[in-house]
Amino acid sequence: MPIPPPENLALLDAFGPHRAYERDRAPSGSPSHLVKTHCCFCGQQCGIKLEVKDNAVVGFEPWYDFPFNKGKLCPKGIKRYLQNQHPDRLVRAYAKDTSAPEGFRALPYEEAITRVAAEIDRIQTHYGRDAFAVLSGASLTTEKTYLMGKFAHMTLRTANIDYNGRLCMVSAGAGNKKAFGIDRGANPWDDLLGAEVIFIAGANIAECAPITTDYVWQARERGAKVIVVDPRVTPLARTCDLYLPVKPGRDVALFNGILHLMIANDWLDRPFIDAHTVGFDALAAHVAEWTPAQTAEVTGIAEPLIRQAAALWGKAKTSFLMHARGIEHHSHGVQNVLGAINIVLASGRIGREFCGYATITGQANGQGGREHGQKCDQLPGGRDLANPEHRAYIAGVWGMEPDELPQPGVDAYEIFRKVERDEVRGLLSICFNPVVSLPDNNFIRAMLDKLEFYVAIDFFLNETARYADIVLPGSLHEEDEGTVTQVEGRVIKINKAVSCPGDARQDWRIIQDLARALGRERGMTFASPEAIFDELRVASRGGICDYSAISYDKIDQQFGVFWPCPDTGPDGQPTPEHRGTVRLFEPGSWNPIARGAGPFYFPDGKARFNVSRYTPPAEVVDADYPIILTTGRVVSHFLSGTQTRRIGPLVDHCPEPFVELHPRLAERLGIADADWVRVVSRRGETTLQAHVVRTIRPDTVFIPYHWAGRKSVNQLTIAAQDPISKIPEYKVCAVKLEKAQAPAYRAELEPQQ
Ligand SMILES: Nc1nc2c(c(=O)[nH]1)N[C@H]1C(S)=C(S)[C@@H](COP(=O)(O)OP(=O)(O)OC[C@H]3O[C@@H](n4cnc5c(=O)[nH]c(N)nc54)[C@H](O)[C@@H]3O)O[C@H]1N2
Ligand SMILES: Nc1nc2c(c(=O)[nH]1)N[C@H]1C(S)=C(S)[C@@H](COP(=O)(O)OP(=O)(O)OC[C@H]3O[C@@H](n4cnc5c(=O)[nH]c(N)nc54)[C@H](O)[C@@H]3O)O[C@H]1N2
Ligand code: SF4
Ligand SMILES: [Mo]
Repeated sequence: MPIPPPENLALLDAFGPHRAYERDRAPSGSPSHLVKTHCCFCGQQCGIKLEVKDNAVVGFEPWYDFPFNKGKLCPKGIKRYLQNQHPDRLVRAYAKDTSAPEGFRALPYEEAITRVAAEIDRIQTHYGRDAFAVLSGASLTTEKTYLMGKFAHMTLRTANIDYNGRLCMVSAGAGNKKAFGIDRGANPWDDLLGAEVIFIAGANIAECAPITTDYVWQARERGAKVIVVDPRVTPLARTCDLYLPVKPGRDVALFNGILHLMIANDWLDRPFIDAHTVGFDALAAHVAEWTPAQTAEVTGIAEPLIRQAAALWGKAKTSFLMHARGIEHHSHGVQNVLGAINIVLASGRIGREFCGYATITGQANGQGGREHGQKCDQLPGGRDLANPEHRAYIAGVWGMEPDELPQPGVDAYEIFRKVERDEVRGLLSICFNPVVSLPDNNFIRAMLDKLEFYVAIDFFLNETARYADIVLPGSLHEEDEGTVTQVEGRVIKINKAVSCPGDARQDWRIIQDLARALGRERGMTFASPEAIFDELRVASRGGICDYSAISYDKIDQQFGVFWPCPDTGPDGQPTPEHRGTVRLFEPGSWNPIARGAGPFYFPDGKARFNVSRYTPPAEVVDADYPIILTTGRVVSHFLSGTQTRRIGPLVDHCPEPFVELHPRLAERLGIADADWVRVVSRRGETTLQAHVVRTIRPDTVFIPYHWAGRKSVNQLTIAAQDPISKIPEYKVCAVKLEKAQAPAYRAELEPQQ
């Protein structure tokens, strides 16, 4: 039985829909100056110039010189400036007050800080240090993510910190580490331009990485063939050369099937495999069973298409394979990623011009946010919290004993399970909206209710922050500076355009204010983001993610610096002029793990083939729940929607969630386009309007996840997780559909704008 929504859901819905903000209400007039910076949304990190007037961002101009996007922007980048003067912007601290009409009352910032510190102290004293948990985010600058890791591990000494990249990048990260020993996109995007074949698996790049589409189109004009694997005919798939309509959750079978045909036809780079890899024979034995017939049976893709894909991929001279969450958001996401990497390694097409592999990062700092210590098992520089040498190095940088560092903690979802078991009693979240973004979110609501104390730091009162005891007003992207690392591995600089309004503070100041109020300010007295970056450089030195020779000046001069960028060379000599590493794995390249033995980041310098095993999704369809639900994005909204649901033109573009279904399925269920449909899983239900489209498999329906409350698809999704990466299985669960009436709340809650 679906769990009924909790009592206070009505209240939550009553808060929304948000006041979507229109341009004509934004300050106008000619700007006094322009600030070169980057978009606040996705991991492409397009360069943009913000127009500033009277301490307000009033518009934008293209930044043509920035090499990645050369002035191009998608609709979200164009409209992001409308957040700056938004009437919902948090400019005060708030405390929960059930007698107040909106459930909160404002309080002085310092009083809020004191109260938070007192609660942290109380909970840690009563229940132990690990009873206070921290959830952080990968939209934050790298300086802030470093500070969050340090705050948890050194100031609070809690094991329980994790971040929202757990829902995003971790299957790719784990797969990359297993195969290459390093977790970074291997190539600059210019390598797409000369690729003969571009293989795109589980990535709706036209909507989610729009600037990448431009690279793919340029490549296609030069003759590239494009293969797309997706259960939906995405906008890019409509123009591709070969479209493979995979049944959700079965990609690893496809990759194994392709490798089977590569072996059968000797479309392999034997010299590369022999010189630069280990593990091929075991994998070859494993894929022997993945005949075209068996692959077709499991993936739902017709055998001739599988053969065509294998031939195109197998015979290419140059190629680029990219994937995103479509293959990663699975309870076997890491196996899917390993399957993809296996066909790249078998082709030998990596580490050279126009021969590339990448996972498309998601959040603004999806790359940098996973490198410097806010993951539950991680220390700065991509180091491991469980490794004694790594602990000793970081403890040295932080001026503490290695024994004082906690051991690895648990993933973001498990933190909520710990709340259920009374092992976590207090929570601080920054830059994360779990009530919308975590799967099976009725459980998350119940756990937020259960917490003894919860503090949220954000610039909008997001749906999770509505559960908070204290809300602290953090900083918008344009109110702070710092670095982020974009999809190619290029470290770039966000520049400050305006100062924080009212009592709002830059996030890093808030964290340091908390450390001070706790009486634990040691190591938490940085005067600027650059001072944090300078410590991060030292902390990353000698680690895999080595930033030691990167400086703000160098970033400015070079339009970004690709890491690794070490300040010490193979001979131990200083290399302060190091310009960064644009392409990974080039023959003859040096890295601190292989030390000249080979281009990959293992002691022998060789990449690993990993046996990539197919297992079905955690929940498969049956007579009661006969349809596959998959979830994802639309171009005009971003993640949990807190930001884009407040931007009028983006709301106009896509005002409501919908359920996408094929005409054959619609006909069977007696559903017509725009009808209301109740979609029910074992965990929850939602009622949305139907989009009947030919661009989806007939056994699958798709719902975008950017909405909250009763419109949230995460009421339905399953909290199954990959055993290695702990990523949730957002891309597959079982549902049933039935025609329904328009939900009553619709009429009451239509936008009043
Ligand atoms: N407009 C917009 N852009 C964004 C974001 C956003 O919210 N909005 N978010 C950013 C972030 S954080 C991320 S992580 C990225 C996500 O970028 P993407 O991963 O490209 O986006 P999704 O829509 O989550 O999923 C991609 C595709 O996977 C397909 N898919 C579903 N199941 C499967 C499967 O089993 N196999 C295969 N092969 N495909 C499958 C879906 O049909 C969908 O087209 O986008 C970033 N960019
Ligand atoms: N069903 C389903 N669920 C999914 C996915 C899916 O495909 N399907 N995708 C998953 C993925 S890939 C992701 S990345 C997650 C994202 O999930 P979340 O991280 O929960 O989503 P966001 O909307 O980014 O929430 C971030 C919050 O941080 C705030 N914020 C942004 N920048 C800053 C900052 O600089 N400082 C502060 N203080 N706050 C800031 C925003 O206002 C927002 O309230 O969702 C996951 N959930
Ligand atoms: S592609 Fe990404 S970074 Fe570029 S403008 Fe759009 S949301 Fe911003
Ligand atoms: Mo993401």
